[in-house]
Amino acid sequence: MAESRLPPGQYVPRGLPVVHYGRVPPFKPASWDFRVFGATASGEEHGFAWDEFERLPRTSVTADFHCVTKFSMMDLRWRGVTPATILEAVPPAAGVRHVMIWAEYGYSANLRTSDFTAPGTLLATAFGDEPLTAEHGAPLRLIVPHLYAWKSVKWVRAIEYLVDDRRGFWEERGYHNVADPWHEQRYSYQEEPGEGPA
Ligand SMILES: Nc1nc2c(c(=O)[nH]1)N[C@H]1C(S)=C(S)[C@@H](COP(=O)(O)O)O[C@H]1N2
Ligand SMILES: [Mo]
Repeated sequence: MAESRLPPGQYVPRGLPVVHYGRVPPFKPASWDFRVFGATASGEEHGFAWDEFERLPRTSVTADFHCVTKFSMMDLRWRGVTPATILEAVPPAAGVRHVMIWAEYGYSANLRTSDFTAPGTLLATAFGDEPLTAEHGAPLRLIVPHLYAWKSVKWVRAIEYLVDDRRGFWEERGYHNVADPWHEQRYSYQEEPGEGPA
């Protein structure tokens, strides 16, 4: 059964790998904020302090997770805030079609708004029944189960609304702008017209 759920070229390892570029940032609740900026409907940036973010409603998602280095993890359960909650709290301008997710230390990943609002995409604060651990992205990470996992940004600090698409950290370094594992969209040379920024 699990096999039919495995995208092409992927395998399921033992254990739960930890994968990231650079260091694990410390979480300091007093100075932590979550910013929404760029093409907002009001033209203003909006910031959430940690206690404000904690008051947003929670949802659970169970989903598989596919890393471009070819491991997949099945049936991971996350709890967190839906992108719809953020888009409602801070509406984007009419022309917004993409978002950039920003993490600590400048890591970023771009997404189409359709991927950001897809069922399963979640701003997670908990894994299973426990708060996220530092190495898995505490206090806040994005989960985009239907795209390669570099889009599932750990240590999220901001979302930028984009009218025109821009490449994030790995998308600038040769990885596919869309990153659909079912179509093995691993590398930027595979991009078809319209899949990358103009
Ligand atoms: N901020 C940040 N988020 C990141 C990364 C990173 O380097 N920095 N790596 C990505 C990659 S390539 C993968 S496979 C997943 C791994 O998540 P995990 O360590 O929780 O298994 O995190 C993603 N999110
Ligand atoms: Mo990855």
